Amino acid sequence: MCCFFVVIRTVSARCDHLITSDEIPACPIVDKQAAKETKDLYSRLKSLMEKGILFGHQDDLAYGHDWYRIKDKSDVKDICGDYPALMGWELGHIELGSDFNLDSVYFSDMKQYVKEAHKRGSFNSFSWHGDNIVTGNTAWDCKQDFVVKNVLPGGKNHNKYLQWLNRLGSFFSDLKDEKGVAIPVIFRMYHEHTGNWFWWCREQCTPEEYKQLWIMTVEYLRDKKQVHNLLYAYSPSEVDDEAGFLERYPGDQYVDIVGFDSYAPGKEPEQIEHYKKRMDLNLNIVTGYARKAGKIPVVGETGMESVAVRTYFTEILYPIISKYKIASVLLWRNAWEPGIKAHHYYVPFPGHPACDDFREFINKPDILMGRDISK
Ligand code: BMA
Repeated sequence: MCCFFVVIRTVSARCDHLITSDEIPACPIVDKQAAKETKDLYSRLKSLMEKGILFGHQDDLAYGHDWYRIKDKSDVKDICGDYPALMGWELGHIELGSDFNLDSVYFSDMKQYVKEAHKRGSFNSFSWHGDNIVTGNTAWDCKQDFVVKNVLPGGKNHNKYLQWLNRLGSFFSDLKDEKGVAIPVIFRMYHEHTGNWFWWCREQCTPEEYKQLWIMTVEYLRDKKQVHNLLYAYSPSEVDDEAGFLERYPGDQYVDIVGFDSYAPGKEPEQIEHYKKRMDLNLNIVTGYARKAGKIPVVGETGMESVAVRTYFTEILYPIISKYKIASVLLWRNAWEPGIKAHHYYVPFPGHPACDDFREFINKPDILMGRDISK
């Protein structure tokens, strides 16, 4: 924790109501040697919170419902005439040295998309569903409870895991603009760890092991690999209270951005009620902690698969998120895979019944798109 912040925290613990401006203290970021551009990214995210919430979409430029790899295309732009302010990207299989990720996006294309988005003044955030190093299966192979232990120092696959981190770090270091200057991005790693579906989740490792995995990754990328264009985002799946949020939290000195992932489980009224309650509760926890600890709060991932309720955006999502001061909300991907994943999309596409509602949501003054933040 930074010294400046200690003062604020003491004050805020005693008299929260006196902190009227909701301001996040100017806490140094995780990487003390961060490039100037990375520090600027943090400041910009922070100051844009005064203006509204950045709208984000996963893989927006790479593909969409029923299309793949068409230059300048975007399902969001096709409906609203503009690109999202935040682009989400996925790094799964970078660790294997593969040319493309687990959703068939070429890493070389991804670098280009990141560059284009950055040039427009938009933000880029990365998730990483790295494989299970023990079994060689996907990140979702979570039958063992020793994979994390296995990659920590002293573990059987520690050295191999460092090679994986090395490939990951090389990718980040290679994100450069036209002048060769590093493009600062957000790394939302080992997310949804309070769930039980990835090898780094709650039933798969102890809180201490999770924290060590996080710290080892930061220290490898930042100190060994000298990657200085990253902000680190912590994003569990929904939790019940602040204690649950912090159970596996690696510490304020290892986190820049705090958030959570939460999805509507279905379109039935009770499922929607459940989602609203969970979103509200988690927004409360995350924004409360962010204020105390000097972090930037976000919704790491959310959505309703197939946008199954036509008014999802204006009547369900917007009323909840607009109550809070958060930097961004990221909607998950519109899968391109024909047949098998035709129902797997989280924003509408031309012809979808939710288009008008989505447009209305995007046009709200506090929902920020690319044009609202262009430099
Ligand atoms: C999941 C699904 C998968 C995808 C993975 C990584 O939530 O969308 O189809 O492969 O994310 O992007």
